[in-house]
Amino acid sequence: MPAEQVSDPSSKRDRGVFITVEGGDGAGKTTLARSLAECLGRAGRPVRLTFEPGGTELGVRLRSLVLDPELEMNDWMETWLFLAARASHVHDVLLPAIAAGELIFSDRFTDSTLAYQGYGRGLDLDRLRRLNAEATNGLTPDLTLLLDVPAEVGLARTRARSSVADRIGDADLAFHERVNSGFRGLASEHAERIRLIDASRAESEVLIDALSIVNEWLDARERAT
Ligand code: Z5A
Repeated sequence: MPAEQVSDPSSKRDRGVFITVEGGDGAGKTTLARSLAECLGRAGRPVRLTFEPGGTELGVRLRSLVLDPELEMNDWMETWLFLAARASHVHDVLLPAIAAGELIFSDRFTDSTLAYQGYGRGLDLDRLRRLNAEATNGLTPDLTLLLDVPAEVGLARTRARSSVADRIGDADLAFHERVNSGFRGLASEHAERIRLIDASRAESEVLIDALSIVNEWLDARERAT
């Protein structure tokens, strides 16, 4: 398997910072990303929040197609839609923001494709890695916060919030368990980038852990530059 380019903070004095938040359905990614942005903003570190699939007009339209339970598509068609949304997100939002020196948090990115389409749907992981690399032009996150929660807990949270069906959230429990164990496997493979957080705890406890990981990473980067 090809090694990832690991972030070297010392080589990136003026470059922005790209952090992703990943995890299964209902892990609390959106909630955490918003709270982190608020805390960091108050501390003088403004954050740009973005998400996948979405983040651009094209991404938002592709999102409604790929999640639409009325539409039939095979697993590779589903993958291409996520990749097209990602290519647009990288080109129109992420690369310009990184070049402008911003601190960016993306709710989902390439690890979601490996976890959902690779481990969940069973598609070839090496091919997905190559396609991710093409869609992103080689962009990898500097740091990833992986929220780990048992699949049934995450699904109970999202179902308590809304009963609206979507093609992926409505897959069976075994699918979501494969996705979660895929995410954990990715965390062991890329321990230098992906930090696992127990997200079955209260929101405030998850936030404290995440904030300390991010602040430590940002402080180390500042010391190195
Ligand atoms: N997908 C894919 O298959 N391949 C890809 O490459 C990409 C994505 C990029 C996106 O839909 C779907 O696309 C997703 C993966 C797939 N699967 N599905 N379905 P989405 O963006 O709508 O779904 P999501 O990313 O899973 O978001 P979510 O369901 O909203 O989950 P979340 O962002 O992790 O959770 P949340 O919105 O912050 O919280 C959910 C509820 O739990 C909410 O009521 C919170 O108040 C509550 N919550 C949050 N944290 C806690 C804690 N700590 N305790 C208790 N309750 C909590």
